[in-house]
Amino acid sequence: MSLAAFLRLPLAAPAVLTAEKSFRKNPVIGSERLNRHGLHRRRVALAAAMSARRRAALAGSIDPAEREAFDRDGFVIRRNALPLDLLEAVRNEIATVPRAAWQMRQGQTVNRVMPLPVSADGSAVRALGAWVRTPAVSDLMGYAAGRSGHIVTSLQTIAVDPQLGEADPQADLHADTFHPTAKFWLFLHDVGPDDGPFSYVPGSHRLTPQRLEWEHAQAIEATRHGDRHHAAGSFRLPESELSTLGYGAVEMFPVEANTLVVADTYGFHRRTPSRRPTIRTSLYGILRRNPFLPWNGLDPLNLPILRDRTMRTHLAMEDRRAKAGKPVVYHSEGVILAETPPAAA
Ligand SMILES: O=C(O)CCC(=O)C(=O)O
Ligand SMILES: [Fe+2]
Repeated sequence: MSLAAFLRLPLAAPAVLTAEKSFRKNPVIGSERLNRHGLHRRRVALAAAMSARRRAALAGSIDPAEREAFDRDGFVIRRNALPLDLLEAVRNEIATVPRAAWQMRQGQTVNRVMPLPVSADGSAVRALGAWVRTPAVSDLMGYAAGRSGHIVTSLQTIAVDPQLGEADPQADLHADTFHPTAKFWLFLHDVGPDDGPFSYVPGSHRLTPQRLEWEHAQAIEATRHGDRHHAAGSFRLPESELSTLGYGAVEMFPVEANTLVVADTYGFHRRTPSRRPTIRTSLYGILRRNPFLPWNGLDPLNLPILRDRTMRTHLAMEDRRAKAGKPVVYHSEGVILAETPPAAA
């Protein structure tokens, strides 16, 4: 596809120049013919180039050692991330104070989210929102995402019971989408090797010629792919193909409590499968923006009246959809403790 042809496409299909990732949902993005002509390849390459420019503009505000680690690996691991008194207060609070929770079940895994309080209520959990907005967290997330902006933040509990269902789709090695994007986990308790830790393929955030060819080949087949997450634009990579893409092995990250993990989830990652029931609680954040706009920041969702409400508003919309009998991702679970086991919830 010529550059001119590519640049004309958004007139017919505006989604081409957005973060829309689903081959299945969007007939232009999923078009086999256009993808054979290089539509996906162009989107991936342009998003990567624009992300690199935005990262360069942010580089000066990132701790040099963390920047070096990120550039090399695609993730940063920061120990002792929260002040200890805040960590203790948050741990006590989540163990004793029930909160409104929403859940999604994926096979044997329950993914529970609890939005942070909207107004200053003196809680420790509320203070986490302010911590996420400190430059040491928000700038690093912006750098990892390739574009700074609003970080959708909540408490997250991952509760796995291998007896309760099919395999966890997040335990398959995957990239979340076609462009740089960031997630963070601030783990509130130790996560041992058998507790379902996060895993990542170091260096797989970089767009190499092999990766671009692989992306191109996947895009052509995507709508026919048997895995619905793959068809939805979150490409799965069999572990046996890591070496053909020039990558090393997947690395697992058991962590101590109070460790912050920030990753570009364009790189290949997964949740390590649990062989016994496990529960993992973290503060969790997502930063994903349109990769085709040249500027950092200037995110309307970061306005003070909106920023604490994004997760809540999203979940309220889910509740309305559920009430109307429409499909939802997250179901309301009422008011419960963060670490309630899935069977009891
Ligand atoms: O929870 C994890 O360790 C990783 C899950 C995942 O793939 C994601 O949140 O994108
Ligand atoms: Fe993921």
